[in-house]
Amino acid sequence: MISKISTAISRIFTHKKLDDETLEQLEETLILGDLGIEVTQQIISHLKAQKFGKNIGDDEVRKFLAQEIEKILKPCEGKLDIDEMAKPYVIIFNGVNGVGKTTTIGKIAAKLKNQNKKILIAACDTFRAAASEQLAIWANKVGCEIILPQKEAEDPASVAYRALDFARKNNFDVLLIDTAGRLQNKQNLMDELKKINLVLKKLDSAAPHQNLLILDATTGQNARSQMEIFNQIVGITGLIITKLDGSAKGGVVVALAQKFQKPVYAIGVGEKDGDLREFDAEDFVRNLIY
Ligand SMILES: Nc1nc2c(ncn2[C@@H]2O[C@H](COP(=O)(O)OP(=O)(O)OP(=O)(O)O)[C@@H](O)[C@H]2O)c(=O)[nH]1
Ligand SMILES: [Mg+2]
Repeated sequence: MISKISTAISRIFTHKKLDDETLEQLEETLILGDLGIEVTQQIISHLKAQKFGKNIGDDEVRKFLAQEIEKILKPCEGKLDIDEMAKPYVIIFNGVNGVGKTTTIGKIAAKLKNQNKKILIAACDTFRAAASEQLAIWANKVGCEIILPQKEAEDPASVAYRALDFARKNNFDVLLIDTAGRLQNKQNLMDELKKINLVLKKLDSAAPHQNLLILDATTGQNARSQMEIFNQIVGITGLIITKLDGSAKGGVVVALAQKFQKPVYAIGVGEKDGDLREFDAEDFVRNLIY
């Protein structure tokens, strides 16, 4: 839907003045683009204050929007730096079903492995047998070790505990913890995430060092409730936005940046290990607006 922001702007601002009608149409376009009501109203009121009653072209509107959105996103450019003093540096990957948690772990493991880090992966998605297999394929491909459930449906917290214990005893630099996809309204599953966090703290009070939320760029406003609830339960420290290689533009990221101000550590642009990029506010905005 958001890919239409650019075309909508062309349609609205062809030989037109900035008046109530054009502003309303622009407002609707931004809301349809998932920017959310707060961000949309902020942008509209800034534009109105500067240009109301004046002639304005579509290029000028795009430029204005780009500047406004970049201001919101720029502070969220993040880098996932591994603290070398933390051995291991523990990262939990959280998110609803199918957003790309497991794939993103594979990509990050590959990247860190290239930096000569000693990586351990923990398969705490014990819900589906296929989940461990999928992660094991990644571990094999990347060439890193993996801790698997010992029996069917082993408590995910127990797998996490064994993994951290093993990582500490064997001098690993990084522990990447995969979790099962869960809808944010399933309280028992959300409690399970809390438990994983608690058992890790028994071994290392500083762990986990990151609780990442993986978000699918094709998700619209539901991403807000994902962010709110996962944040409440485990304290989200940063985001990774996946599937930005398709037609989805991820407009909701702007709404989240404004509301939560969490760093975006990476974006996923495909299914392969190399398809992970740093989040660049300027690029993101260009993709969104043009
Ligand atoms: N195009 C594209 N596909 C992606 C990206 N990231 C993940 N995928 C695909 O999305 C699908 C789901 O990815 P998974 O990594 O299994 O997602 P998950 O969050 O682990 O899923 P569950 O464990 O079932 O909750 C797979 O087909 C991935 O290949 C991305 O950045 N771009
Ligand atoms: Mg998975």
